[in-house]
Amino acid sequence: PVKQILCLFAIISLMSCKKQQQKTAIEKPNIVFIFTDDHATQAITAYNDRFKDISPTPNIDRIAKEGAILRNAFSTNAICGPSRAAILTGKYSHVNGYYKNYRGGHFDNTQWSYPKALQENGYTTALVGKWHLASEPKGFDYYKYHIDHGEQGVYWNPTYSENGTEVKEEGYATNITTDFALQWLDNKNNQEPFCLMLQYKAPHREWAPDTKYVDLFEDETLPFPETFNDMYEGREQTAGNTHMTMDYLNRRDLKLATPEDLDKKELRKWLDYGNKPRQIATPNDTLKGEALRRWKYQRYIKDYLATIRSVDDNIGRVLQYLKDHNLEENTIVIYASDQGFFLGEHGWFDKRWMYEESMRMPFIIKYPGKIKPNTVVDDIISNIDIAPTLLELTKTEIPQDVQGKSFTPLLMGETVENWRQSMYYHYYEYPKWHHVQPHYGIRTERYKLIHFYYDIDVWELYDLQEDPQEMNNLIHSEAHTSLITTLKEQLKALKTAYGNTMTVEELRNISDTNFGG
Ligand code: SGN
Ligand code: CA
Repeated sequence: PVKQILCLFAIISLMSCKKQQQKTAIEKPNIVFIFTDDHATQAITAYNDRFKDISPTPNIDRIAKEGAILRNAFSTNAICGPSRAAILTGKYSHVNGYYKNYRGGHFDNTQWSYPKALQENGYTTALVGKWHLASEPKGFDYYKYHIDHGEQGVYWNPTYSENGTEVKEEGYATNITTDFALQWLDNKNNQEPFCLMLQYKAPHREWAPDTKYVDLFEDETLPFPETFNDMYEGREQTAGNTHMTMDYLNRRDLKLATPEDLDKKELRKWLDYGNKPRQIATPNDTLKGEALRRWKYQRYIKDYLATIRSVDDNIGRVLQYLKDHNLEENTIVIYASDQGFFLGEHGWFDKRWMYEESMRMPFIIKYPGKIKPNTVVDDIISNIDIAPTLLELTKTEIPQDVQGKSFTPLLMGETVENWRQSMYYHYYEYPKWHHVQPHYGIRTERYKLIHFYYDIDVWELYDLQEDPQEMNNLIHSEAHTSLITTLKEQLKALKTAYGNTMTVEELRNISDTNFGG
């Protein structure tokens, strides 16, 4: 009988232990963090109705309807790797050490990051898709990330590093990256809450749609932005001096037929990207000047939106998976992108600038039962706030040296006294790619003050209320003299608070340094 009692005792304690584990799993929410590369808010219906009739984003919008949309979330350095590093660490580029893509080096993976913290707090974690930080991802029980093209990834038949092993896969990246993420969800450890980072290459350059969407907008003329014909008046040395106008879209971007005389370098670019030439006839013979420029924009925007169509479809698959597996209730779903993008505004593609279209990133989040449906947050949020927010939502300790602040209360509809009224921005990469002058600045709720340095010393001021398109540089306006002084002081205070007090000479050095990448 003693033996029987002991055995019974063992069974009971085993059961309660199991129950305990399930309870923990229930108490801590799961996270599915869906992240794209270069998805502008102008192309998301929940943010902007510019493309709402032709290219809706129903699944992304659904996340917003069921949860919260952040309308003023900003990247602190609007470029791929640096934004990712800021999100992982909750720290500015000058603290996490990852300033640039080009000659950017390796992200120091020995430093603290939020996936590591979640793992320590009992989470099972995975990264699937684009990583783009050169060093091995740390803090993940499983990873499978794009390695082609210095980790930029390709749209067709991509190669991934799966926990350190190179694997060549077949298919369209957005679809198969989703397959791999769902496979991980099927096979993961079910005793622990999970955090899945699903990071698409799409809709990054060269905006290659899936075969079934190649002709999606063929018969239409898509709307042009109001600032498409910006002449950069009063901004000649900055906005007027870039390599991101329609002229810089190349044959690959435009899906032009490969001419027979293509030189070796160009040809390699075609083949390298796994590009499927669409044999679109070159319009150069028939179109010139403004007509050619407009044709290029149409080609670009059609492919960009068609590429996003697959992103939205696949998000639909993920949401359906969560529903089918009874995971909807206790899973936080986030949709975000590393920065914004110019969709023809100021005549451009690409990002980098502290101007609105580029620095604003989409950030949409749902957490059933906790975040009320249709919540709108207009406060200023930056990408360094994401890590501490995720930590607070998962009841994980936030280290002292994290520079961002958790915006969890804002998501829950609370008003936070003393929430930041402005944010600090800094972009370093120069001259490649796209020749964007290094700059830093402050964005308040109404104004934006930018200092461009390196080989010029130029300031710009915008009144976003009067001039949301940032066409009218007020830096020489006498009526704004005292405002400029105040903003300069506030900017200095932010730089000091965040610990970036480098001189222009030292900053130049950051742009010039090859960090080894
Ligand atoms: C590539 C693109 C650029 C783009 C950078 C950075 N050129 O270099 O247009 O700005 O990536 O993008 S391409 O000819 O290779 O497509 S980022 O998303 O990694 O920051
Ligand atoms: Ca990007």
